[in-house]
Amino acid sequence: RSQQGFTVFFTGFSGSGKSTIANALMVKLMEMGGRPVTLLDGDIVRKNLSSELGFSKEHRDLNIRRIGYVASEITKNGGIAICAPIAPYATTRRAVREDVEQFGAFVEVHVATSLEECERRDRKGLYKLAREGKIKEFTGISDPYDVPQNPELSVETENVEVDNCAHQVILKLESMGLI
Ligand code: GGZ
Repeated sequence: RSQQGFTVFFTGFSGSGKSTIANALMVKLMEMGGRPVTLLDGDIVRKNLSSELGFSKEHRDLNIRRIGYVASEITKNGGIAICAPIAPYATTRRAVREDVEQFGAFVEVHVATSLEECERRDRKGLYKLAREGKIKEFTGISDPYDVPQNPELSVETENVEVDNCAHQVILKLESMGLI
């Protein structure tokens, strides 16, 4: 049973810390050895798998369904998939959960760093551009984000270090009997 594949699916605002936590988690899981770990990070997927897509609801949904398909294949083959897109729509997250759960566990992790904090950090300057109207349909500013209602875990990077967040995911995976 411990050889079952699974998917860890991070969701949260741009700049919430999804990628950094996902990377820290990947390192921890790789150090444990055993199953191969595949990271499907938001911007890497957008560059390699979804390069023709924009940020309309239709395009975001297509992007997330592609990520979900790859994650479900990895899960089916006994691997570990770590996904880190914004994934703003609850119905789309639900659809991906159903895809993955045919083959293994789906662990949804809400990176619940507040919009205020993400905008205050503005690591890439995108929130400023969104406020100025230079980027349209920006999640949290001019586009919706459905807050997860029943994630397996919720973490945040305002008061908690990234490594601690990744450790909380590890503890959750242990409590679920996945590692
Ligand atoms: C949200 C956008 C947008 C708009 C460009 N809205 O901080 P980043 O830069 O690296 O993360 C964001 C990334 C979001 O891509 P995802 O594939 O994760 O989104 S979704 O799950 O909704 O498909 C941000 C950048 O792309 N970006 N324009 N309008 N984020």
